[in-house]
Amino acid sequence: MSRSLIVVSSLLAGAAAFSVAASCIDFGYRVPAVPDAAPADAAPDGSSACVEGAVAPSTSGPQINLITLNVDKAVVNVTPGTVVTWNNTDTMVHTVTAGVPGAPRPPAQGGFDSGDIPAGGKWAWRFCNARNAVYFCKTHASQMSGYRVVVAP
Ligand SMILES: [Cu+2]
Repeated sequence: MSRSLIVVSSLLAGAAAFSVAASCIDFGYRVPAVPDAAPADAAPDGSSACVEGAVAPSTSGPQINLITLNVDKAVVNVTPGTVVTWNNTDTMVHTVTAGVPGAPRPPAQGGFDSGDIPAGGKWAWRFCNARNAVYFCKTHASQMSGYRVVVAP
């Protein structure tokens, strides 16, 4: 009786070990060669009148086009207060999500996430805090990552 229990529990332990190992398989996410560099993304500090966050799309600030599995400007340099607008000119849904695949940057750490931007849709964000804001697309994480908005005075 106790021997068969040991056999069963050994089998269960083996299955558990296998499933843990399977969950650690590297699916090949491309880690950008230039990750968040100093100064790191920072939470809004409330020290200026600029309010960082999602705003109505603008035609006056920098425009970044979401194209087939890419963006047309991988790095955009802006000054604090600038509204950056992403235009999805593609036929696929894309997102503009702060951080890197597998590690999106949360809002409390200066992160942002457009959610799904449909084909023909637009999304805009006002950048206030100086930083190197790395972002990726959640729906095409293995192809679309390592893009940056560099915010500096
Ligand atoms: Cu995408």
